[in-house]
Amino acid sequence: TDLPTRADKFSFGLWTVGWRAVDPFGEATRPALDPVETVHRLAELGAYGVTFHDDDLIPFGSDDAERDRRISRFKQALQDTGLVVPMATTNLFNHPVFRDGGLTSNDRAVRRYAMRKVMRNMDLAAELGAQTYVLWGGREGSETDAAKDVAAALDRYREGIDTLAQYSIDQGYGLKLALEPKPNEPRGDIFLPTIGHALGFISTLQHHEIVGLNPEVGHEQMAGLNFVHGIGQALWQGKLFHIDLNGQKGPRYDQDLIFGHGDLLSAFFLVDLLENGGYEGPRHFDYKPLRTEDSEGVWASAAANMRSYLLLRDRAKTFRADPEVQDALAASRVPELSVPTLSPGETWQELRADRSAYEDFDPDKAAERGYGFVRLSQLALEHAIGAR
Ligand code: GLT
Ligand code: MN
Ligand code: MN
Ligand code: MN
Repeated sequence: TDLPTRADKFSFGLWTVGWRAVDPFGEATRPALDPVETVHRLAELGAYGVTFHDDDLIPFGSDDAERDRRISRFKQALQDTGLVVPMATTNLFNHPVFRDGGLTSNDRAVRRYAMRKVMRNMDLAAELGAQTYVLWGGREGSETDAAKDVAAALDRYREGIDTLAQYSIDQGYGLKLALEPKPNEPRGDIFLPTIGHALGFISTLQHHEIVGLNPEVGHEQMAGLNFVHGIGQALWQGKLFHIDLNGQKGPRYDQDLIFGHGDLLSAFFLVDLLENGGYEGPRHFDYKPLRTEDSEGVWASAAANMRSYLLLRDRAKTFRADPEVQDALAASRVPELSVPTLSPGETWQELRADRSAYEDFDPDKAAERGYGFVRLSQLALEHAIGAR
């Protein structure tokens, strides 16, 4: 397997490798990382992009001079390495002011402040050439159903997203907004908990055409859902604007493991889908280096994400190219699902008049034949683990 190159479009959030491993039970195990060093290390490892929250780059509460200084150092690092910023986002979850959320806080002044905080970082995102602006509403939600009028919260969520979309349009930023679903954590329950909820919400927006999704592997799996099916539908609806790749072992706390270190078979089918399903955006890793690791382990983990992806990409290629797989796909009638159920121009009247479809159709006979999915599944597994 080749080493990662810029053409592979791998990107990382500053907050991923920069995670100091503070968790609810323990303090940091690693020193803070300078974003400038991160940019250089990521570039050396073969990444093409870096992403950030406003507060990752400019600590909350910095004055304007400090802000400018941090931004110009970062810009210099980008220039020195050729790394790009394909996406940026806002921290609307860390400061206590957001204890009840940002865009859906019950406190109207907090909602207005949250919108301004997003707008301010959209200015920087556009200046740095980003195409996508992510909104993860980690604090948008509740622990008790007594606390929220859900319809009002969704009204405010819609008002917030529509206003921010209008801002991108009026300012000529060309930024598309990507909502990131998550079922829970840090809130007991988060609004727009899954890809499906978020797609439904987007269809109600005034500027729905520039709003899509940034789904994360682990977030759907926390909800017990099939991430590959979720991504399949997001692509089908033209809404896969960005993606957060990582690993998760079933429904439990958000693990943010290295890509491939959770459900490996699902990761294999995901890479197959991304590579063949028309997704051309960044392959963005949103993971956390294990708390056990030191700084060296952090960079090893960054490299591991990209290597996992590339290995699975190779495996997906051999899977698709294997004549036995093609034979098994045909035997399983997978290509037949792409044939429309009605003939060209056929109406329901003609279908109703077609005796072969019903009166002369023998369901018992049709039920006899198996689909051969076990053979297909085993072939996929063997390709995934390199046994073929
Ligand atoms: C936070 C969250 C991630 C989101 C980031 C974007 S922040 O780390 O857990 O899933 O993608 O706000
Ligand atoms: Mn996560
Ligand atoms: Mn996360
Ligand atoms: Mn994420």
